[in-house]
Amino acid sequence: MKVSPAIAQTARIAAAIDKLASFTEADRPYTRLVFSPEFDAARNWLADAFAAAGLVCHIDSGGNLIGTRTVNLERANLKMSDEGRADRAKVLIGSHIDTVPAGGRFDGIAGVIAALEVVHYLNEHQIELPFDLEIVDYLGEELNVWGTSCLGSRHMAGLLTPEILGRVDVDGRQLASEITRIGGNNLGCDEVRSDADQILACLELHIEQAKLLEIQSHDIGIVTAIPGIYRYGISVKGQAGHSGTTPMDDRQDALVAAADIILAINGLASDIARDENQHFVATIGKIEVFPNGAAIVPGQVEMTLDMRSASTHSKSAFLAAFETICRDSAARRHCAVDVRPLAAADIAPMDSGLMQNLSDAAAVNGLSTIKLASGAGHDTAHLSRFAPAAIIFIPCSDGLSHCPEEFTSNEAIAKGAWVLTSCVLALAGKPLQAVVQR
Ligand code: HGY
Ligand code: MN
Ligand code: MN
Repeated sequence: MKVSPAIAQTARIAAAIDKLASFTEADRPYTRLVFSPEFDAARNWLADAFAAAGLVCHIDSGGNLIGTRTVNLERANLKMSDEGRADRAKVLIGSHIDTVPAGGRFDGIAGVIAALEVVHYLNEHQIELPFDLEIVDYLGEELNVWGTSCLGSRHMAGLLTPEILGRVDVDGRQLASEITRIGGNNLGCDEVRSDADQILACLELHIEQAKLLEIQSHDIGIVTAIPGIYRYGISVKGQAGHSGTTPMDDRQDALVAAADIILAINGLASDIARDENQHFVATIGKIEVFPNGAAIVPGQVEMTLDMRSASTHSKSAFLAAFETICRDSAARRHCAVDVRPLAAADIAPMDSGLMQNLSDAAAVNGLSTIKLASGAGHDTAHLSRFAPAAIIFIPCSDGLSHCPEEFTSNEAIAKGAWVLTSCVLALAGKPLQAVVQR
């Protein structure tokens, strides 16, 4: 029985989503941390899927998995340049397949699967493009034990410093060695991709990870900007002591000092978000207590601050007040508080021309859109440092993400893939056209 292309497409998407979801720590679905055995297995599967779609696969120096649909110079009527390298442009479409611990099945993954759907459409319709199309799984988009997210896209943008690459985790694994182990070589980690001037566009599809599209029943979000993301390590050092014998007025309790800081940060961020009436958040989501014994006054706390801001003004206001918060808590609790920057990514406005392309591509496929700012960080923020870049959102159920309940439909992914496909065809100079496969 012949099925409609749309049903065949959503079935193919569903199969890919389910297969990738199977690469998880068994007792903590869905967990596929970068460089883990689950990640390696998923990468191998993805490389096979890329190859099956006719893509030529390689791992670049930053550990990104790239499947290239190379332009056919003759059929595209292009010439070889003098140095024997086809002087042709490139378009990148990608996202990430690594997850947070106990994360979801769609964060990043939907974007890689949608990118592959673009290739399937081009193959099924024997369409030649006048540029190389690179389908990318960007390495390590999620925050990792080395304290830096977006490893692969930062590498492409020349933002992975030797200091970051030299970091070692608690098990002694050095980041540079892990990148080498999976096929990278870290060369050019602090230089922008050498062919950046040939990149026409970097595109990404991602679940919204918030509720707007679902509440307002829009198919596609056209992202205007990705917020600045700033992460700091906070060390609080007091004095461990016997919980039974240390008087309450003679303690240097690092956890109480940390609690002061956590509550004050929450109040400050809430005030800034309300007063500035724009996206501003600050979170302490990771904390370790030492020695962490029920009968011991905590002597030390290590925690990580994740701050996101849609404006430099809000960021500066927060950091000034944050310094005072730490100093006051240290004095009140007789502890030492040290703060060190871990990672920074400034606000990334999206390319207005590509935003328009994507809006037109959604409209021609009969899909409704809304422009919105992203609350989450994405690889596209770093790609925008060296090439025109844009990202579209698809709805996700109840805005849930970074948890197993994360959900979007195969149909929503297919619709997003139609938008990417129509946009790529427009970039290739073809008339704006629907690729709807109802
Ligand atoms: O943290 C983020 O915003 C993204 O999910 N890595
Ligand atoms: Mn993501
Ligand atoms: Mn994420």
